[in-house]
Amino acid sequence: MLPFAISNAMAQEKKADVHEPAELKYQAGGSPLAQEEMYQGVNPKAPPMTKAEFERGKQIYFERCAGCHGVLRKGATGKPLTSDITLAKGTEYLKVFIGYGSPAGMPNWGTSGELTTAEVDLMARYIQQEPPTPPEFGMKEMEASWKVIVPVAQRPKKPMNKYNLANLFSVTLRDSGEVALIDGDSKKIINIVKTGYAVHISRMSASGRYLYVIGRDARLNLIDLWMEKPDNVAEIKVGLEARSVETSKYKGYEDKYAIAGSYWPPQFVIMDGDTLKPLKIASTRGMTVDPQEYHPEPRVASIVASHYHPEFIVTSKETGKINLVNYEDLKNLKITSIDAARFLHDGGFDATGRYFLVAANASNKIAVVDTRDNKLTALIDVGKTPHPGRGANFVDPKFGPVWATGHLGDETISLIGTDPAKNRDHAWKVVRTLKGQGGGSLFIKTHPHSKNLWVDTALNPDPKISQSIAVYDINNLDKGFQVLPIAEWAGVGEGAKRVVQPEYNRAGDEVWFSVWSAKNQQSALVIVDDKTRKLKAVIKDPKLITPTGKFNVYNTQHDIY
Ligand code: DHE
Repeated sequence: MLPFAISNAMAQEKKADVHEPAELKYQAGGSPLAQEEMYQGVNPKAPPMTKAEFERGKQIYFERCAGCHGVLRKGATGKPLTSDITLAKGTEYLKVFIGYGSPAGMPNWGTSGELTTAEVDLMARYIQQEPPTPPEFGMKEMEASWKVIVPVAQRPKKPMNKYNLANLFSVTLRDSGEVALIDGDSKKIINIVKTGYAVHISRMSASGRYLYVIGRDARLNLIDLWMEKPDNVAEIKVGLEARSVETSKYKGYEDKYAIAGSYWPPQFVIMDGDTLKPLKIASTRGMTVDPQEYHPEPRVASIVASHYHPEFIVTSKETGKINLVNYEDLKNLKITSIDAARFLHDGGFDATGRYFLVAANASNKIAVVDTRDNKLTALIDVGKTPHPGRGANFVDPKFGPVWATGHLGDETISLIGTDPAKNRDHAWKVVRTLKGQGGGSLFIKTHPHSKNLWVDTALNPDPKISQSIAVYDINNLDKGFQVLPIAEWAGVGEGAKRVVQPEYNRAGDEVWFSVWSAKNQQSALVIVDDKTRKLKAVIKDPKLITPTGKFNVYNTQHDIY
């Protein structure tokens, strides 16, 4: 349907270039902004472009380039491409750069066959034009998009189904814009619920009743798990492009508020938890932590809910700021702004729920915030391009409690000490570095009841590595890892079969993996017995289209990872 459907998964299956770092393809994912109307400014110094050429250039830019270079081309993890810079380089230079890529990390769009010679020429001319600006999205637009499908008064007063809701999984069906709700006990699909386009993550309300799902197109869906057949009860569009959603978890505010963060416009919105009525919008535009310069589009990355204060912890990618947003008084909004490091992405709490650890991915650092004392605790150097998901908490036999992250850019796994009270010497230091299967790791997971640490390598260019999982014995980390051929166990046909995002069930005795292939191929979920590391079940269904993230209700509700 939409050109944005040329998803990461599909793109990854086209002519894989083994020399291309995994993280580039990952960040060069398409943006729904490609569909937005934007004004074509005319700069007399730029090479001429027809309206049709400009539209095509804009579409390619938002599908391939905006993720790294930014919507307004001010630069993010990729270099700035504002017209003062690109006009000075000229068309011929830019054509070589786009066609062949650069050792600094620019993909070789031409020689890899992803763009034709004519498209390379078009893009060289397009990036010399003034960058078009997508529209803003304020209260008026949010209210116009807001729908309460089932009013609160008409919703169940108690659970109307017999499912063990604590063990329900919400599974992202990335390219079909849906989530599959799967009963973790019977492994049966309960419902396939329509959500936003290229749906991204699911989060739970504090009580475990409401499930929130955000799409890349910034559509937020609210699903009531108490219904006989859990389904949408409200929805809203919070912007034009988004990735994150969270709910209030502080005592007295359970299920009261939801928050969603947008990539465009760069802002977050606080809503009523049970209706999604938008209440308060705040912008993230402002100064970077270093150098202190204005940034016009700091995308909202991960958001978590504090257990110590009525606050949301909102990370701002391009400014490198972590904002503690107090939701006690929305009219007099108090925000504590903490300077961390640039290009904040994903992260999670330590085992106590007091410290939030988040990757500043392009700075190769993990930032630690003390959510009780509202201060930056540490900035820790780790491997290349950390990507923890929410990370993994366990007790290292030698160093005490640790939180771990894998990396997109190298094969290491960094274990960081998290216990300043009893293990002070090890706190906020990398106490151990494990060697994994390779780079391209996206997610790492364990569970308080488990002795296993699971590390995926979903974006590694070698299919043997991307289609399997490494598992470590937490009590014997020096022994190295065992490799399990998860994709082979799935028994699906041709495809990328990337093994992505381990997620535990409620009891902590099963680990679920997605085996992720393109939209027109078969994918599956593979469930492994945690104790024996043997195959327990495979869920295959034509409706399971491009499954990626999986969110167990209880573990998501209680920040267990
Ligand atoms: Fe994600 C979390 C952004 C591509 C699967 N992803 C996140 C978060 C952000 C983010 C900011 C943290 C949200 C939070 O905690 O509040 N992701 C981005 C991107 O900008 C990026 C790089 C490119 C894009 O175009 O979107 C991107 N992400 C992907 C994928 O290609 C993945 C692998 C497959 C998919 O479904 O799209 C993917 N991202 C995930 C998952 C999580 C996530 C499964 C949640 C992990 C968790 O355990 O909480």
